[in-house]
Amino acid sequence: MAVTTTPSYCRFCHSCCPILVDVDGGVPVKVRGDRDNELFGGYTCVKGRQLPEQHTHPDRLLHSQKRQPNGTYAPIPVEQAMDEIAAKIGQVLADHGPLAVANYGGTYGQVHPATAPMQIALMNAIDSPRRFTAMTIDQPGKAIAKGLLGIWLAPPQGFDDADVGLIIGANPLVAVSGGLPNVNPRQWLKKAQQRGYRLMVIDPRVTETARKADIHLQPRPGTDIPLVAAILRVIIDESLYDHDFVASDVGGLDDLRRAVEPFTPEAVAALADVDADEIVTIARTFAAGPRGVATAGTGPNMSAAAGTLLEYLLLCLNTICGRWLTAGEKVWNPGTLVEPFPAMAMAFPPVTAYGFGQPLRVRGLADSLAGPSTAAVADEILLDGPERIRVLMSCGGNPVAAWPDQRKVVEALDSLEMLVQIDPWMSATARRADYVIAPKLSLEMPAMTSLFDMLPAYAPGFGWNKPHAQYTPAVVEPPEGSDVIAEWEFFFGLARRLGLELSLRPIDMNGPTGTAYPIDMSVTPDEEELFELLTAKARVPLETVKRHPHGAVFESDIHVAEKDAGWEHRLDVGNAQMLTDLADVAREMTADASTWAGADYPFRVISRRMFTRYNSGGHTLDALTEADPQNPAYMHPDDLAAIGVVDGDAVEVSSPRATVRAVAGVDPGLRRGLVSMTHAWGDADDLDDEPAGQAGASTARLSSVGDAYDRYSGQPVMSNIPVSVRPARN
Ligand SMILES: Nc1nc2c(c(=O)[nH]1)N[C@H]1C(S)=C(S)[C@@H](COP(=O)(O)OP(=O)(O)OC[C@H]3O[C@@H](n4cnc5c(=O)[nH]c(N)nc54)[C@H](O)[C@@H]3O)O[C@H]1N2
Ligand SMILES: Nc1nc2c(c(=O)[nH]1)N[C@H]1C(S)=C(S)[C@@H](COP(=O)(O)OP(=O)(O)OC[C@H]3O[C@@H](n4cnc5c(=O)[nH]c(N)nc54)[C@H](O)[C@@H]3O)O[C@H]1N2
Ligand code: SF4
Ligand SMILES: [Mo]
Repeated sequence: MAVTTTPSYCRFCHSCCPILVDVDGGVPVKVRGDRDNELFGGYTCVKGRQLPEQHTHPDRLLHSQKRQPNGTYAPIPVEQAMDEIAAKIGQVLADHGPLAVANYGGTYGQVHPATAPMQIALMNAIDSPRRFTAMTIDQPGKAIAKGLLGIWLAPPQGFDDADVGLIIGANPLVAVSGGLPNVNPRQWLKKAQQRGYRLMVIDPRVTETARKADIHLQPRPGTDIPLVAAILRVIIDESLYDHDFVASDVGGLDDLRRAVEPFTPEAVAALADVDADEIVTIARTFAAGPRGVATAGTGPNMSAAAGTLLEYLLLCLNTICGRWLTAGEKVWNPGTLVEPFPAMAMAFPPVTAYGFGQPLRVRGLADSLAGPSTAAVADEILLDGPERIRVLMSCGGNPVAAWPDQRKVVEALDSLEMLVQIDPWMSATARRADYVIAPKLSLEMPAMTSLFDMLPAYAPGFGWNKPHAQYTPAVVEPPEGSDVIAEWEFFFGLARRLGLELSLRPIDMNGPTGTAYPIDMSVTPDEEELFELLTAKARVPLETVKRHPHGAVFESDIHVAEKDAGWEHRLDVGNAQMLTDLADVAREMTADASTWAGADYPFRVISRRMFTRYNSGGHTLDALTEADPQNPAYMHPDDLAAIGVVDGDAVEVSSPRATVRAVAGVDPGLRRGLVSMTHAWGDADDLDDEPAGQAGASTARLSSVGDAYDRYSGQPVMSNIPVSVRPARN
């Protein structure tokens, strides 16, 4: 049969690279980059090129599964699964009320643009605030800090006219995430550096990105808050900040200056074990700009139990250096399939950013601008009482592999009345679920890039460098004889069975405040009509986007408007709570390295990402597992020698919480005293009996949710965990 080729876009990660899919006899056989898309220029990565294998893999679930009394799984028609799940939810709601029913949206909850909106509509209809996402175990400080600073009603400066970039603990050349545009970042960086762009990276490891940087600072992990405070101190002291912007739109500079006083470059250099002059150089280079933003990634957000303070100080840095678009400037990416960014040169005043809504029963937490704490879900399941979570619906995430404190998570999931996992494989979480719902995969569903329009508003240094948009039809039908369902259709099906009325909101920048429109519950909605509803406020109509099957850049002539007359509000760089927290950091600052490396746990495990995996995604695909069969514990060669281990040896990595096994890897570019491992590998069922390193363990087992955590988001320390490392015993 003839091979046909259809343009689409990749949904293995959030970058949405335009692709061409070869289909033979209804089966996807090959994916390659689409050179007809100018912005991406044919870029794809090794993960995206495995989409055909992902769709046709023998391990893929083609039927939903129900756990049997003996612990095995048997196929169940999805309609029957929905009947049973809805009946159970109905009963739990009647007996215990809405707090007993929780949902979790993970990484792949974003693959289809209607999934998250439908999931939220269902939670709205049952009136449950128990809506958890991966955001609170990622970089939740970003959303919360924005609320504390106040929101500049125009985007931060963009990528293409940046003179400098400061990336703290992110590795966009591998992660294709924050710091560089999510568009062929290697090529973008090369061109930018040719025109004079200067990249600065702060990372304890010589990462792929650090290797390309003009300046690389290699500090101890967990010292980013003092480092940013020192950078701020230099900039304020040397009067290098943007005086005009600060005079017109910023408040609290004097308080900020007083708060950063203890963070002299010398004191911080001793703490972080770097050169004080380099801190000063970074401060001066960043301030000189004149354009370009500072961005933090997951590393520093997970390394110090204070992601909110870190992100707040970074916003302060971008703010006093005037790195927001001002009146008259062109909005580089106003969004396409969403309502455009407001684009006014004025500050919306700070809002309540945490501690509101339904209180959680642990650690004094409640809701926040990043949502309620996912790290608290296990406690909320295990703690008895009328507010206990009894049902969890998890979509596109993998709690067992990715949530911190794996042992507690496993205990909690096993004590639920019902765990529903939507997953194309029997993942670590699926293997503990009562029902595993088999979803359609990306190439079997239409999609549009609407959700990714939000990235420039998420934080400075995120998103595409241009207003790109793409719509794709379904490229193939699901495999013959399969019984798979789109995630949104599953949530709709539950709602219908529960007799609920759902309302959907067009995707806009106003989040939960926008108007929601009721949908007809008598029939399953037409997918295209859902898309129309979701894009009702779009700057570029969906129809227009559809006329560009290879995706396109939809430039706008939106320029930032002047501030409203008489508008008095300012961005607040002197938030009292944040500066009190900073004073605590100053008090704890000690330059004594011997207290840094404890005797029992002399090393620290830090996080990293692997090019051939997407969190726990990709572990079944041959090309990816062949390229990276293990999750190595990378260490400096001198550290390996000191513990009597060579490359490839099996080791045990123990934190106060647990032990994982791994294979030693050599990384001469890593700071001494560190173990660099990626997350979300392996399973929970104890690998301790398996030959060391065979499956590759999850670092989630090493962390603990209750010891050190961000007070506002609840995010525990997930990187920079004290450990010991020794040769494995078998
Ligand atoms: N290939 C691939 N791409 C991915 C993912 C994946 O799993 N694989 N995951 C996706 C997801 S969910 C996300 S959120 C993004 C994340 O994207 P990034 O935030 O860029 O993630 P990482 O590549 O892990 O980079 C974190 C860096 O922080 C450094 N680090 C660790 N501790 C510290 C510290 O205390 N201070 C400093 N300054 N640095 C530190 C690490 O050495 C590492 O280089 O990536 C996305 N992209
Ligand atoms: N120690 C440590 N822990 C971490 C991190 C770290 O750096 N270090 N990173 C954190 C971060 S940034 C994040 S975002 C979280 C991620 O946390 P999660 O989102 O909970 O974890 P993932 O592994 O991304 O889960 C993806 C799941 O979706 C399934 N899946 C794949 N394709 C599809 C699909 O098309 N449809 C559906 N429905 N499911 C699909 C996969 O099989 C997998 O089970 O982990 C966090 N945990
Ligand atoms: S970076 Fe790779 S996985 Fe992500 S969208 Fe592009 S091709 Fe797909
Ligand atoms: Mo993430």
